Parts: sequence; structure tokens; C-alpha cells
Amino acid sequence: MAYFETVNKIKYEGAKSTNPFAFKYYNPEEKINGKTMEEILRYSVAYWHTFNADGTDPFGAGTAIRPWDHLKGLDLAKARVEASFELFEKLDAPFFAFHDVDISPEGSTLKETNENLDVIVAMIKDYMKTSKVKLLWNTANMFTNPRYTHGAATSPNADVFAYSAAKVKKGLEVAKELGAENYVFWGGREGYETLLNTDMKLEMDNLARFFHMAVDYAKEIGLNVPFLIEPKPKEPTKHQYDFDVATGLAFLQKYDLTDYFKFNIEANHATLAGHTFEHELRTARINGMLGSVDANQGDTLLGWDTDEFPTDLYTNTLAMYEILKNGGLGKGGLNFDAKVRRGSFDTDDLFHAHIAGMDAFAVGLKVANKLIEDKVLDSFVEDRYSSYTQGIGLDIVEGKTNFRELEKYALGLTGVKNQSGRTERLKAQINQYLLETLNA
Ligand code: XLS
Ligand code: NI
Ligand code: NI
Repeated sequence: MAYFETVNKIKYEGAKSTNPFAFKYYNPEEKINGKTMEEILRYSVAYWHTFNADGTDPFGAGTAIRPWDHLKGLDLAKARVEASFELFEKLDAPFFAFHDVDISPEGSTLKETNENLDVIVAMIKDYMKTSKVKLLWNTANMFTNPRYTHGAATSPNADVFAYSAAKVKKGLEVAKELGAENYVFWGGREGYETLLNTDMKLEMDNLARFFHMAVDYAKEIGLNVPFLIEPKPKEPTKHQYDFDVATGLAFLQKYDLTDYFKFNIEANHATLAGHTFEHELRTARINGMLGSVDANQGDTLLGWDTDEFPTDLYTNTLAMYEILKNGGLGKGGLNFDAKVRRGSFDTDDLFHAHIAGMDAFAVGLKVANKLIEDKVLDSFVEDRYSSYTQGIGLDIVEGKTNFRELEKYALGLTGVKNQSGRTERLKAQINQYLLETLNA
């Protein structure tokens, strides 16, 4: 049975195409520096936004009209799996990602929940045999159920810590069973509401204990995939412990976890933390910690995670710049952790949204690649720091000098001459590259 009868397989038709159900810029087979766009971009569909979300917001009921609306329980879960593989196929998406509770319903006990999960995981595994789609990552939802009110691994209640451990244990087994490329930890409630009732040190120590146990268990079952922390500063908690990449990195370093973890960086989480997307990507990249990306965008007028499909070409260009400079995403991918707007309620919108995001990142890739090829920023930056390649600057970077010598040197200077940073010129060049690519 077809769930999305109005849509056929989406093909690349080029920038002149007026077919709404065609890619204009994303050509999976097109090679950029010897690799296909498909191999570089590694697009992934987020199960929760595409098959579970119904448009509910704090002020109103769901609006989405879906062909599985009449179903319940395991039947609903099975229909969603069928629909998901139809959508992956039609979009030609190489990856998907899910939380445990997205794919199968929770039972009244943990045992029942796990049994439901087993049924659906077996079904997904079966579908994966005849599909090219792979699991980019899975994760445990430890924020929706009321048991996580005060956190999961950082809950003041040891029973909740134990329950959460059981959930992640099962999640790691599912990752192994489905051949996941990564395993994600997003700590939505790993933080606090107020310090008045919080033992912050114990909570953070416990979070590290939890991660070490996860590492140990993965080793035990032979699951050899990167673990990814997904930083977010707030929402739903007032303060989340893995606030941003730098904060998360300090945590991993303090608790000796850097060998096993990298970051899954989400655009909208970066902006909530008061950073640009490219800042978070850069911070991870220069520390060798860029694992994967939740590709979405926020709204600067709204103070929460709006999870919009990433259509901003400028931001996508700067993001792809970091990703290419990283040598790609390795086992990571660009996961569309994004949802259609509440008013975009029919199933066609699911396709329009993914096409929009896939095309917009393909543009970003092309422009970023050209910027790198032509060394537009590199040659400027190289020149800007050239004082460190000779004389006193070289002594500084080679650790061959000290305060006494530097004072002597400074005393001998007749004046200090700086160069312009040329911000506006560089921005204009990026615009030029963007427009040239679009008009090519
Ligand atoms: C929420 C997060 C979440 C994670 C997976 O803000 O982005 O969707 O990606 O738990
Ligand atoms: Ni996310
Ligand atoms: Ni998010």
C-alpha cells in the first residue's frame, strides 16, 4: 500500500525545473572533489518530526493529516515503518534517525516496552535488507515520560538513574542490531530548574558515571560506534549541562571521556546558546570533535528551538565550509532534525520540506567548495597571521621566547601597524560566490 500516492520518486531536474517534486540543486551523483554529493552530505530523515509529530503546540491541538491517523498502538507503529521506508525511497534518503519511543509504543512496564521495541526493530531490520537506507543514529527518549521530570542520569532519584540506564542499555542493543553508525545522547532534562534544590556536582558526576557505564556496555556487546553528545543550552530545562560545544568538551575532558565521544551539532541549539551554527562547528572541528549535524534552523525572533527546515543558503554555506574543512563528517551525517510548520499539514509538505533542505545544503556545499578551491578566505587568513611565520612571531609559536625577550623586542618597536580585517569585503565575496553558483 502507498501512503504518499501524490508523490513519485524525487529526481534531480536542475535549477530551471518548475516541478515542485524535483531537486533543483541536489544531484546525488554529481561529484565534488571526487566524492558524490550523496556521499558528502549523508542526508538523514528524523523519524520523530516526520512520522510522529502532528503539529501540536502549547496553544493548540495537532493539525497534521496523515494516512495512519486512524491507527493505534503497534498497528500505528507498523504503519509508520511502512510509510517511512516509502518516504526514504521516494526522497532517495540514505539515512534515518529515531528515538526508541518514536518507533514503538511504550507498554505499562519496561518489559512490555522492550517487547514492543523488539517487534518493530525486527520489522525495520527486515525493511533495511531490501532498502539502501541506513540508520545514522538512534537514541533513548529520556525527557517525555513524567518519570524524567527531574532528569534522567542527573535525576535526584536513583531509581530514575537505573531506569535510564536500562533504556540506554536497550538502545545500544538496538544500535548494534540495526547497524547504526552512531549513538546519540541529547540530555533534554539533564540540567536544572533552580539551583535552590540542586546538587550540581553530584548530578554532573552521575552523568559522567552514566556515560562511562554506556561506554563499558558498548564495548561488552561489540558496538563500536561514536557516541555523540548533542549540546543545547536550555529547553526544556532552564539550564542544560551540555550548554554548548565548549562546555560539553570541558565536561568530557574532566571526566576522561574524549576517546569515546564527539558532538552532534544542531544549528538551532547553537543560536539558542548565543552562537552561530558555524561557531559551534568550528569549535568542534578544531578540537577533532565534529561527529554529526542536526541540520535545521531557528528563528531569531523566537527564543526556542523552532526546528525549521534549513533553507538559509548563507548559513548552510558557512556550515558546509566547516564540514569540508573537517574533511567531511566521517560516520556522521546531516540529519534533518526539522519539522514542517503547523500550517503545512498535509503529506506533500513532508516532501516539499525535505526537498527544500536537501537543495539548500547542496547549494551550501557547492559554494563552500568553491570558496575553499579558490582559497578566498584561506589566503586572506594566511596573510592576516603571517607575522607568526617569521621573526618574533615564529619564536612565539615555536615556544622559543619569553616575557623578558618580548619586552626587549617591544621596547625596540617604533610603532605598531595593523592591517584592516576587511569584514565587509569578505562578506561581499561570499555573496558573489553564492550568486555565481546559483546562476551557473
Ligand atoms: C531537541 C533535540 C532532539 C535530539 C534527539 O531539541 O534536538 O530532537 O536531536 O533527542
Ligand atoms: Ni537534535
Ligand atoms: Ni533540537
